[in-house]
This record gives sequence, structure tokens and C-alpha cells, in this order.
Amino acid sequence: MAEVNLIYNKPSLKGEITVPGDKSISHRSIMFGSIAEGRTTVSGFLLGDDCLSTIDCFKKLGVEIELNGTDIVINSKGMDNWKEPVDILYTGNSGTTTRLMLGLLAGSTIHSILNGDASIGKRPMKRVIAPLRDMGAKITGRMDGQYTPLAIKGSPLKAIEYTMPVASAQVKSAILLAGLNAVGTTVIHEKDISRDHTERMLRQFGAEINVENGTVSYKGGQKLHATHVNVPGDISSAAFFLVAGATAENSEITLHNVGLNHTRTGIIDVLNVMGANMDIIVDDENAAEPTGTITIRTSELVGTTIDGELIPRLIDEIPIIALLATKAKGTTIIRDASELKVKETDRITAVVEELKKLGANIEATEDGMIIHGVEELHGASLKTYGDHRIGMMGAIASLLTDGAVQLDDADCIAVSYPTFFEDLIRII
Ligand code: SPQ
Repeated sequence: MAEVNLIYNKPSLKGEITVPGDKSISHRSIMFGSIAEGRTTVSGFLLGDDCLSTIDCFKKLGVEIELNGTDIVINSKGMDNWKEPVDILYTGNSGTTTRLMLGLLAGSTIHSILNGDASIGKRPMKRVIAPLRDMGAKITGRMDGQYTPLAIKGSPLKAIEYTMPVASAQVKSAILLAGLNAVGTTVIHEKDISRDHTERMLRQFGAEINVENGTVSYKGGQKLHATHVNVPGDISSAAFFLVAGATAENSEITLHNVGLNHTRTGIIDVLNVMGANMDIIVDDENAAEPTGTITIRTSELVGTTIDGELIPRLIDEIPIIALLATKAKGTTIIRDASELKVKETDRITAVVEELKKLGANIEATEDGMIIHGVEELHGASLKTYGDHRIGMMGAIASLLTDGAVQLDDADCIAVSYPTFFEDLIRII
């Protein structure tokens, strides 16, 4: 557990950062490259701990995966030739690895066991296992499959029509990946649209998929074709520096290669509504995953309300948005976000507890938080709860406080942004 002591005297931030690869897309690139027979290449891969866990799991299934920096080569004999693993598939801290692999392994021909770290052991899995069982999946686990470790006996599946009870890309993706091997057409209805990287990548690998008015449908039994995947920078990582640039005094930061998929850009909408001084240049709107360059400057911010369909479009950015709101005039209300309670930690409690230590005027609600802007934030010792997003929120807060900020465990930041501190130092 690496403790860090961050002593900055309210620096002005200047410089440019090329944002590292998107975590959600990096995971999926390995999964799709392992399903498809042949040679898939990936560029811009995120070398974060979570994505390395995904690589490790597929290596245990007999897929050849070579890393050369952020370039990856996957040689797979196709999903039908995956090897039964002799070892447990260890998913570390990664909810995405655990839940998406459940969908894939359910329709495979092998027996496997999935397990993760202590945080994964507390995250709900029934939300994935219930629809998979409706498809015919044979999955057993602790508390009837609510928690890891989980044992999966691959079996023939049938397609289902499913209405999502919560907006979750992980549940949607697990069903879609199981649907690959299911007889019939898998149909999923979403009220609020969650990130659509799985749908986009299915298309990229040659599948025919229909997406219309919140309904995704596609026929099982389609073969995927190996291809090249270019992973854009992660907007969830960029978010920390967007907030730093908007709130630190006399600052201007340019972020290159930011993924601008509409299902992920809720943070941009919020920054705009709050009055951020920001310019965006889109690189290629028609790319499989669009990207752009964002320049953000010190801004006069006002509070806002964040709820409804916006929530799944910024769910992982809420910790850093809460910090942003402490520096805005007036009140910010975040609601409809109870999903935060089942992330790497309960992010409502963690954000409220830690920002209070810095002098923020913030209170937790049943499904979010209410934040009143304050003049000053002060130094304090913060807990990260082993949650990368809480750790980075604390580190960015240290740029705004009138004293030092200590983080009890900054190692967790490597889950999604292993070069976070290098990038931070570059702009100070
Ligand atoms: O993978 P994991 O641990 O679930 O990571 C988080 C994160 O903050 O990085 C959530 F804790 O991101 C999820 C995200 O919240 C990644 C994800 C995906 O790649 O499909 C979808 C979201 O989760 P969910 O539960 O809403 O589907």
C-alpha cells in the first residue's frame, strides 16, 4: 500500500496530455480478439491493472496474446477451441472482466471458475447471472451466485428478450456476449442508454446488429472476424484533468486523443452547463469510436442538477464531478445515481466522507449527493478505499487545497491510469 503526501501550493496548470487508452474498450478488444479466429491487433491498449487481468484470464484459456507496449497482438484459434483452464480465472479488481466473462463462458464448451479481489467479492453478480440463467446458463456461486467465486459449466444457450432493470453496460454486454452462442435472436431493451462499446465492437468484428430507440437485437451463431482495434483515450481518465483545468487558478490544459462516444460524454455536457471555458475539436466523427482534443481553462462555474439519462453517461465521473461542484457557485444536486453504491466501493459514502474532510459542504442522499460551493478547501489525510477513482479525486483535490493532502493507498490508481502521477507532474 503506497501512501503519498501531495504538497502543492495551488499551482497554475499548463500543458498537454495524451490520455491513455479507454479501459472499457481495452477489455473488449481482448475479449473480441479471443473470440474471433485469427490475428487481431490492438493499438492504444490501456496497460492498467484491470485490463492486464483480462489478458491473464484469456491466456489461461489458451489464447496467445503478445504485448509490445500499448500494441497488442492476439492469435486465437477461436472460442470453440478455448482450453479448459487448470487454474482459477482471477479477475482482480475488475467488474467488467468478471461480468463480461460470465456471459462468454456461459455459452462456451468448458468448465471454469472466476474469482476476484475483496472488492469484487462484494459486488452484485445476480444482475448478470439471472438473465444468463434464463438463457440456460449453468452458473453456481456464493449466495446462489450473487457473489464470487463463481463456477461456470459452459452449456447450450437460447436467446432471450430482456428489459434492463438498471442501466448497466456490463449486464447488457454479458447478455450480448452470451447471445453470440445462443439459438435465436437476443433482444435487449434499455430505458436509459448505457455505454455501447460492445455493440460497436460487434459491428467492427463483422457481426450484424440492430440498434434502435433503446433496443439492441442480434442473431446468435454469427462468426466474428479478426481485425484491428484502435483504442481511443479514456474520457473517464481525461475527466480528472478537465476538472483540474477548470478549477485551478490561471490554468489551461489541452487533452489529446479523448474518446468522444456520445454514451460517455456526460461530463462534457455537465462542464458546459456549469459554464466551463472549454473548446473541443473532433478528430473523426465517423471512426468506430470518435476522438477529439479538448482544451480547458480556469472557469467561473455554477451549480447544476445531474440526473436521469445523463447518469449512465457519466457514472464513473461522479466522484470528480463532486469535487468540481465544491468549486462552483451555488448548489449541485446529483440524483438517480444509486448504482454508485455497488462500484469498487460505495462511492456515495466515500466521496461525501472524504470531501467533508477537506472542508466541502456536501451531504449524501439515498441516490446521490447535494454539494454547496465553498470558498476554500483545506488539506487533510484521505482514504482511497482501494478505489482508483476516489484516489484520483483526492489527488486532484490536492491542487486546490491550502494545505497538503495525504492518500493512504495510491496503488489502486494503476487500475485505470497507471501513468496518472507522471501526467499530473507534467502540467504543474
Ligand atoms: O470494471 P469496473 O470495476 O466495474 O469499473 C468501473 C470504473 O469505475 O472504472 C465501475 F466501477 O467502470 C464500469 C462502469 O461503471 C465499466 C463499464 C464497462 O466497461 O462496461 C460499465 C460501467 O459499469 P455498469 O455496472 O454501469 O455496467
